[in-house]
Amino acid sequence: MAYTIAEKPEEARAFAAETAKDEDPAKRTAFDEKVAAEGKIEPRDWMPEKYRKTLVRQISQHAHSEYVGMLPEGNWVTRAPSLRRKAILLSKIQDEAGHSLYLYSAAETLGVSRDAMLEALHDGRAKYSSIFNYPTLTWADVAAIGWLVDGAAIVNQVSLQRCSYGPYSRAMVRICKEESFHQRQGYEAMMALAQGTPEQKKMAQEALNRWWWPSLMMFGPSDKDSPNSEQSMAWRIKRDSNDDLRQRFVDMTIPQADYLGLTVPDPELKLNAETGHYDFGEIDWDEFWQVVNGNGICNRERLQNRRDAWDKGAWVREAAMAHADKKAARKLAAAAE
Ligand code: FAQ
Repeated sequence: MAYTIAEKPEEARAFAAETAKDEDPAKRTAFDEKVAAEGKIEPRDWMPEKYRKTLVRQISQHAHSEYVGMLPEGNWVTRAPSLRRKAILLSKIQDEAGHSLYLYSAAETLGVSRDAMLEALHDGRAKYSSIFNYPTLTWADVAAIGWLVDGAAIVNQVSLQRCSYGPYSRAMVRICKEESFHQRQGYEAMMALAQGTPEQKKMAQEALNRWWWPSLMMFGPSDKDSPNSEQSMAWRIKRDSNDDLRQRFVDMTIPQADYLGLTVPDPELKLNAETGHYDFGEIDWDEFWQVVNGNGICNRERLQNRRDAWDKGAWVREAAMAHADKKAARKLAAAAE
């Protein structure tokens, strides 16, 4: 983050040294002007090294989130309550795999390899969204993920469609279309439960209780504690602040909960007539940082699952490489004839 010297002298000097490393005033001006004019920065354009690194960090974490995000729902594929629900869930999970592939590809345009990104995930250096470290205890949790988690993801990603980096911004357009469908299917599944038997309605309420606060945490620390926001907003990587997006999500979701006849688990939640927004209670930031730092309920299980999938898939990667080598050799031989 671009701290001022007065605030944090060491960080400010380190940041200035890093950005100055490859500084070329003319290129820097052209970059700044393009960003200011809402132009898109493309992979072959000059960009400050810190801009590139920030994007690699955010896009790869986003890709990891989609990739790890398949696990909580995957837990319910064999137990979905009907064939229709199972087919929907399978295709949703498949979409999440696709999202992670678009995002890994977008990050690769910045000169980082997919293997390096996955290695960082597997050895715990790279983060992924805190939300996927919570368990899915009942079918209603799967419905709540579609409604709340995809709902929160859309609010964040609609904003990222206007990101200054072209490949990320374009990936967001496609992902948002698919996430909208995910959100609606989640809400519809939640409605079926909320309008079902008293036991089903209770399940829906309990899932809302479990997923509400973790969903609010998806938007990241509050603005005053977000070290990356200032610079990312200045470069138009992020277009809205963490708190603004969180507020947008709350305002959008409360009427949906009311319609379902469910109660959001926050005694301080109240429509503020002056601002027109909902005021809400304080997030448990201690829980948030515990989960981000690897100590949530499912962190270890999720990472182990991803590592195992990587190890078990080694033969597929080897076979694909051997096949590609054979094809290339055949092509070379044909060209030499
Ligand atoms: N979890 O300074 P900031 C989905 C980290 S996709 C874990 O505010 P920034 C689809 C942050 O990385 C969900 N870590 O950081 C789906 C940073 O650490 P670092 C994923 C978090 O980047 C649905 C530190 O805290 N979406 O759900 C979290 O400016 C259903 C300080 O934070 C995205 O990734 C967190 N919640 O803002 C799939 C969207 N929050 O790297 C399956 C793209 C913060 O400095 C089923 N990302 N941290 O060590 C973003 O918009 C931003 O990266 C934020 C964080 C807003 C998440």
